[in-house]
Amino acid sequence: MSKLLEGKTALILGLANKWSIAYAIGQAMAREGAQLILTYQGERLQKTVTDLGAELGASKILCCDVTSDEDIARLTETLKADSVTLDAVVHSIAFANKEDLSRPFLETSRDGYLLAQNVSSYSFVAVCNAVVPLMPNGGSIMTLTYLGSTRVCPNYNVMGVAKAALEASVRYLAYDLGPRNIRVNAISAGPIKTASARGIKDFSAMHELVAAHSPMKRVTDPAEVGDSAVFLASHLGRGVTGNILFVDAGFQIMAM
Ligand code: NAD
Ligand code: IMJ
Repeated sequence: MSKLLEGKTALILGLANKWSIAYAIGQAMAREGAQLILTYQGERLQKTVTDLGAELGASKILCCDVTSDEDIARLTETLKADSVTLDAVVHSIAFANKEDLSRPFLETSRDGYLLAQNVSSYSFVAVCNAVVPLMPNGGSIMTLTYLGSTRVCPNYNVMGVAKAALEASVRYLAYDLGPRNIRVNAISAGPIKTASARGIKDFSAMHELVAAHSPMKRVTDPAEVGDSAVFLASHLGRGVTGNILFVDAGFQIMAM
């Protein structure tokens, strides 16, 4: 059977380790024949991401802290200089202060609020703007979101507000980029035990609650998120833009 992403190049931002959702997406995209370009946040992650990138057969591994306009501009320039054309871009990045994910939301500081918005929401707008010149043939851009954007998930707090802004950004970006045949979507994944989830207060209890109450009576496998990302990046997803695609074993449809 032919591969779904043969001949396509995908840029993936947000791979930190083998538990990262970005890694599962990279595995699925590489399996389907995509050429991968990876970025990592900073020097601390260089070795791990270089090793995992080698496993995935990535052609380039670049440093990009998304809070830095210079880093984002350098990413575009580096890829332009190498005449890279992108067909798919995956933004799999979020950050908030740990204390803002355990104290009452009411007590969120201005700095904490702005940090979460900057890293987890604004960066998606900045990345989209930076990659558009590299997508002359159209393509597919996607980000990762979570149900806490529209429902109250205890402790998700300031991240929920950032994800609400991220999802609204998906819709406005889909409108702006539609005429260029660039689609913009989000995958809303169910809870997955990644580095960003471990150590979160009561995370295991929430994980178990989802397994007990979701229609499929189980949690989300990161490989399922990878396969949905392949769909969005492929010709099969050509009619889908501005959408939030739930990959969560059905949990979001439940009231009780
Ligand atoms: P992760 O910790 O593996 O990934 C988060 C990534 O964000 C890391 O690679 C980190 O380096 C990167 N990052 C943070 N600040 C950055 C910065 N300033 N510049 C560049 N990169 C930066 O955890 P994950 O669970 O794979 O998270 C990936 C995405 O999936 C996030 O947007 C998260 O909100 C979303 N998500 C996670 C879950 C879950 O349960 N794990 C569920 C739904 C959505
Ligand atoms: C995170 C916090 C509270 C509840 C949570 C989560 N639930 C889930 C997550 C129920 C599924 C994981 N998630 C969807 C995230 O987007 C996590 C973002 C995140 C995690 C950390 C932990 C370490 C840190 N800062 C963080 N910033 C963002 O210092």
